[in-house]
Amino acid sequence: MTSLVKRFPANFVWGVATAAYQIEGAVTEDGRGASIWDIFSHTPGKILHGDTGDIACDHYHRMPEDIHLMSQLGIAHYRFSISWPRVFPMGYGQKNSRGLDFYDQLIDQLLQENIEPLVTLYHWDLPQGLQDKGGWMNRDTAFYFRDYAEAVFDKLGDRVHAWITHNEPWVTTVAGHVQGRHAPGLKQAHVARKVAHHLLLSHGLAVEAYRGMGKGRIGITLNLHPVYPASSQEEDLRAQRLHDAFHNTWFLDPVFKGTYPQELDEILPPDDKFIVEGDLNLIRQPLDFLGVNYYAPHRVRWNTEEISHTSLVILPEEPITAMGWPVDAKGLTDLLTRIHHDYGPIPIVITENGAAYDDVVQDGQVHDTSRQHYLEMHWNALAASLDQGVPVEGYYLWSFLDNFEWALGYSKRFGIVYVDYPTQQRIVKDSGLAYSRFLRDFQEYHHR
Ligand code: IFM
Repeated sequence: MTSLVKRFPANFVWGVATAAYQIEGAVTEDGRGASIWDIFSHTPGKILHGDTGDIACDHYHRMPEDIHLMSQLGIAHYRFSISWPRVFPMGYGQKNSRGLDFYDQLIDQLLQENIEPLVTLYHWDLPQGLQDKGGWMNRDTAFYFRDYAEAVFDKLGDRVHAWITHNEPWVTTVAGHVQGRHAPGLKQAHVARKVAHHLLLSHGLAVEAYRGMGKGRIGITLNLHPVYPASSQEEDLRAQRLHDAFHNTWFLDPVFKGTYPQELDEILPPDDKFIVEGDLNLIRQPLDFLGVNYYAPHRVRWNTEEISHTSLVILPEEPITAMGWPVDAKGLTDLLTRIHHDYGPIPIVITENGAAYDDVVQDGQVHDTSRQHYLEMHWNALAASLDQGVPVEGYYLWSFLDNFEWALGYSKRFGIVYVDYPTQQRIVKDSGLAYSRFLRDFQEYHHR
């Protein structure tokens, strides 16, 4: 490991990530309103085994111990998200100061333990009160998001100096409004472009508000994939082009260039009725960093039965995680060099990377060697990206704790800390111990 730590600059940021609905529980406490995920997870048939986020990791009540464990592992940076319906129970109107108090205490706790916060404003838990008004299909939601962001900046901005507006707006758009496998559970491809645009508009409005209020750094997190064709046949090359537009440039282009990719018109009927003059300028405001969530590459073949006209191909020899996602660390280097080439110069932060495996507890330990390998390969791939001149500044491992994996409930474990849900006991997995050793080596090498 010592040879690996040398390949990162001394100011490289190493952390862990979580999200509110996936860990907090306490869904009716201290004035929190319902989110679309409360409604969706309580709708029969939507979540595997009928799981919900009602209790999750009970982090809302166990926050000080969880943060202390983080600090014991030598983790000095933490990315978490704020639950909008804790702050505005309806999404708009009356603010709930008790909801903000939880985050106020969380930040104080982090700072006491010498952990630097990176705060995501939206990780999918839209207040149901806004969904009742049309959710992200309604332009007003973007402006309510700005109001919410301002309230959060105002309360926490004295101690939080790094912000993310949205986590993976592609997932909100497609999984939530086209495929229906995420809240709000709609299957309406014709609204996808509008939803994406309103999400991006809300990002722009929040960035603009922050520039007037705060002096820290702000960015957006996108889930991105390098896209490879399954063969060199003409139609698979076309699949590669369209898939890239659907998964990557649909969000990268407006954020960095103020345009939508033309290839999108080959997938979703052209529609710009919802774009108001000035929107794209708001959306492409300069950012301080781009957050990248990377898990796996996409190898694609032409398939007109799919909305993207493409389907994913897994090679028989490829190792896969419990999610069925191929393990390919070189994909991370390919992705980062491409982003740097096409959209740079923009500092990049890996805001999520990690893997689900079917962990078992043996004599009070979890020997998750597959996850450990996955992580080490990706840290090497990150070092290779730095060698190639990509300005990567940080890495947040997904996830600190096992948690509610959305439609798959608690069946998939991404944590470096195992959560025994019936007792809420935490067990640091071998991967967590390995990350801790890696972080100590890094500290020793760079700051001795
Ligand atoms: O758990 C999710 C997270 O909420 C967003 N990015 C991907 C993770 C694993 O699926």
